[in-house]
Amino acid sequence: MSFNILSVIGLGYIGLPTAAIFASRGKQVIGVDVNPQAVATINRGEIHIVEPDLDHVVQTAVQQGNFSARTTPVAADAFLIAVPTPFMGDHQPDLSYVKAAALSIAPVLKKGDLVILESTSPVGTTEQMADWLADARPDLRFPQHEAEQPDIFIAYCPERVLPGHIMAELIKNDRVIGGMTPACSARASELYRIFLEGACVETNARTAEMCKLTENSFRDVNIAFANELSLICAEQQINVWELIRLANRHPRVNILQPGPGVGGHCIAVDPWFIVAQNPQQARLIRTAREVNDAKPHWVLDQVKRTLADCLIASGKRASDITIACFGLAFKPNIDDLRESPAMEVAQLIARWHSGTNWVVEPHVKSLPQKLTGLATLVSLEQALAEADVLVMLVDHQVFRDIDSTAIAQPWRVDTRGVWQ
Ligand code: SAJ
Repeated sequence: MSFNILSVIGLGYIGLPTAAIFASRGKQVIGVDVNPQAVATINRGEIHIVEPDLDHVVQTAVQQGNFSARTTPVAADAFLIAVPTPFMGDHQPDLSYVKAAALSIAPVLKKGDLVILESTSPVGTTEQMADWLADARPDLRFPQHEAEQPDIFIAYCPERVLPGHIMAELIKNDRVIGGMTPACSARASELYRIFLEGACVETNARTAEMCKLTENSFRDVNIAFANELSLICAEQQINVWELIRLANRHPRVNILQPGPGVGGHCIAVDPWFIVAQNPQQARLIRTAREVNDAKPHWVLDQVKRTLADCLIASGKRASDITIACFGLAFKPNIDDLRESPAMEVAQLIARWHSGTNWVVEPHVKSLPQKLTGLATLVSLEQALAEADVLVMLVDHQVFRDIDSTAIAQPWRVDTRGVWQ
């Protein structure tokens, strides 16, 4: 059976690009989102998120009549669910969006449909979703009851695209296809082959769920290793950047880079799903999270020490000192400030420091609300010319391009190794 109409539930950073790419391949795509403003924006051919190359794909798809958005689901041949799965205060996953999405499509499901969960999810979520759907539609046979010939095929197929490169990675990355049964995997692979240039690698749903969590936990643990090294090296008066460069010349060592902490919407969240389900076993994964989450506070301590040295050397009072933070984004060369450790450090400094607080962030036009009244957005030139203490938080290329030998201030905290 071919897929004529596709429906993507959740039009955020993953759902919208996925919907647009299917539409660009000539499929009829109906996007569904609970946010009426996002729906209206998309139906005008515009986008409500920041991602390179996405705008013209959406615009073309809408103009050609292949893609439209709405707030409630209608019948389709395949449904892809790409809604958020945040965690709650106690680091327990919040599956309420997945449940709401599943229940919203249940009334329009028909025999032969495929339902794919793409949201990052704890192990067992796909089976749970299948149970919610089966409860809502007792008239249909689901894969948990009828493996070979179900009425509804269900699979877990996680996204693994890098923000900033989503449009290319969606097409080129290999895709893990976790069907609830082999028949479900085969059907899901058939769907992704519409646009995928990478391989469809088939497995079961639980393994695919764990695979997504494993990928981001692997990165988190490796970044935590680098961050822990930076603490140790500060104690031992060793340049951590040089140390890592040297160690990485070993043919089987590849250490990542320390920073002010770990941000973004995935790496700082997903490991907690493993910890929540396996509190006894996941000791290393939990510790990595704690190491990375503690890093902004360690950076604040470094700034406090540097300011103290500056006060002794200059004879000034703290209230006369200007501290400039370089960068707010959650990683280099992007304008995404959400879940950013640089933002956290800038806030910690601005709340503590009684003098003047400046921020240099060439990728934004104004400071976010969290820093309003606490700090001032200034130009790179002004900060370099007038600030007393410099704090490097994000290694944007524009900062890397500064000739560090020309920087006059000796009072610097460099969390990214830009001024080493
Ligand atoms: N970071 C470091 N040091 C490093 C690398 C990264 O401190 O050496 C920091 C970054 O500055 C940032 C955070 O880690 O604050 C995360 O950045 P990232 O570039 O590692 O990852 P994301 O969050 O942009 O995207 C990740 C990717 N996962 C992996 O590389 C395993 C992406 O492929 C996933 O699709 C995405 O999470 C997701 O949606 O899950």
